[in-house]
Amino acid sequence: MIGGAGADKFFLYDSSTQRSFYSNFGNADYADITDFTAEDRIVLGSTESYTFSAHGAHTNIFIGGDLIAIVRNASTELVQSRLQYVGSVPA
Ligand SMILES: [Ca+2]
Repeated sequence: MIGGAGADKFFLYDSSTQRSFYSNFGNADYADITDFTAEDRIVLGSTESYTFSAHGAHTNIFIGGDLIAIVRNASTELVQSRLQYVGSVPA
Protein backbone atom coordinates (compact mmCIF):
# COMPACT_ATOMS: atom_id res chain seq x y z
CA MET A 1 0.00 0.00 0.00
CA ILE A 2 1.37 3.38 -0.94
CA GLY A 3 -0.41 6.49 0.26
CA GLY A 4 1.47 9.05 -1.77
CA ALA A 5 1.85 12.67 -0.73
CA GLY A 6 -0.25 14.29 1.98
CA ALA A 7 -2.19 12.76 4.84
CA ASP A 8 -3.37 9.25 4.12
CA LYS A 9 -5.54 6.70 5.85
CA PHE A 10 -4.60 3.07 5.61
CA PHE A 11 -7.66 0.94 6.29
CA LEU A 12 -6.91 -2.38 7.92
CA TYR A 13 -10.53 -2.89 8.91
CA ASP A 14 -13.72 -3.02 6.88
CA SER A 15 -16.40 -1.24 8.90
CA SER A 16 -19.17 -2.48 6.56
CA THR A 17 -18.45 -6.13 7.33
CA GLN A 18 -16.82 -5.44 10.72
CA ARG A 19 -13.91 -7.65 9.75
CA SER A 20 -10.23 -6.93 9.62
CA PHE A 21 -8.43 -7.31 6.37
CA TYR A 22 -5.52 -9.76 6.17
CA SER A 23 -6.54 -11.74 9.25
CA ASN A 24 -7.42 -15.03 7.56
CA PHE A 25 -4.22 -16.51 6.19
CA GLY A 26 -1.62 -16.13 8.90
CA ASN A 27 1.60 -14.52 7.80
CA ALA A 28 0.87 -15.19 4.11
CA ASP A 29 -1.29 -12.08 3.79
CA TYR A 30 -0.65 -8.66 5.18
CA ALA A 31 -0.70 -5.01 4.21
CA ASP A 32 2.72 -3.75 3.25
CA ILE A 33 2.71 -0.03 4.04
CA THR A 34 5.81 1.44 2.53
CA ASP A 35 5.53 5.20 2.98
CA PHE A 36 3.94 5.82 6.37
CA THR A 37 4.54 9.29 7.78
CA ALA A 38 3.46 11.23 10.88
CA GLU A 39 0.60 12.77 8.88
CA ASP A 40 -0.98 9.43 8.13
CA ARG A 41 -3.40 7.28 10.06
CA ILE A 42 -3.98 3.58 10.33
CA VAL A 43 -7.65 2.64 10.73
CA LEU A 44 -8.32 -0.34 12.98
CA GLY A 45 -11.45 -2.00 14.33
CA SER A 46 -12.48 -1.24 17.89
CA THR A 47 -13.69 -4.83 18.33
CA GLU A 48 -10.30 -6.31 17.58
CA SER A 49 -7.27 -6.67 19.79
CA TYR A 50 -4.04 -5.70 18.12
CA THR A 51 -0.43 -6.11 19.10
CA PHE A 52 2.48 -4.09 17.78
CA SER A 53 6.06 -5.22 17.64
CA ALA A 54 9.22 -3.69 16.32
CA HIS A 55 11.02 -5.65 13.64
CA GLY A 56 14.19 -3.88 12.68
CA ALA A 57 13.15 -0.44 11.44
CA HIS A 58 9.61 -1.65 10.82
CA THR A 59 6.51 -2.18 12.92
CA ASN A 60 4.52 -5.37 12.59
CA ILE A 61 0.83 -5.37 13.52
CA PHE A 62 -0.82 -8.60 14.59
CA ILE A 63 -4.24 -9.86 15.58
CA GLY A 64 -3.51 -12.79 17.82
CA GLY A 65 -0.62 -14.47 16.01
CA ASP A 66 -1.77 -13.36 12.59
CA LEU A 67 0.34 -10.75 10.85
CA ILE A 68 -1.94 -8.16 9.26
CA ALA A 69 0.45 -5.34 8.42
CA ILE A 70 4.07 -4.33 8.12
CA VAL A 71 4.62 -0.60 8.42
CA ARG A 72 7.99 0.05 6.83
CA ASN A 73 10.49 2.43 8.41
CA ALA A 74 8.10 3.45 11.17
CA SER A 75 8.62 2.98 14.91
CA THR A 76 5.98 1.35 17.09
CA GLU A 77 5.69 4.66 18.94
CA LEU A 78 4.88 6.51 15.72
CA VAL A 79 2.41 3.88 14.54
CA GLN A 80 0.63 3.71 17.90
CA SER A 81 0.32 7.49 18.00
CA ARG A 82 -1.44 7.54 14.64
CA LEU A 83 -4.21 4.96 15.16
CA GLN A 84 -7.88 5.57 14.55
CA TYR A 85 -10.45 3.05 15.73
CA VAL A 86 -13.77 2.50 13.99
CA GLY A 87 -16.72 0.21 14.59
CA SER A 88 -18.86 -0.40 17.63
CA VAL A 89 -17.89 -2.45 20.61
CA PRO A 90 -20.51 -5.17 21.23
CA ALA A 91 -22.66 -4.60 24.31
CA1 LIG B 1 -2.47 -12.24 7.84
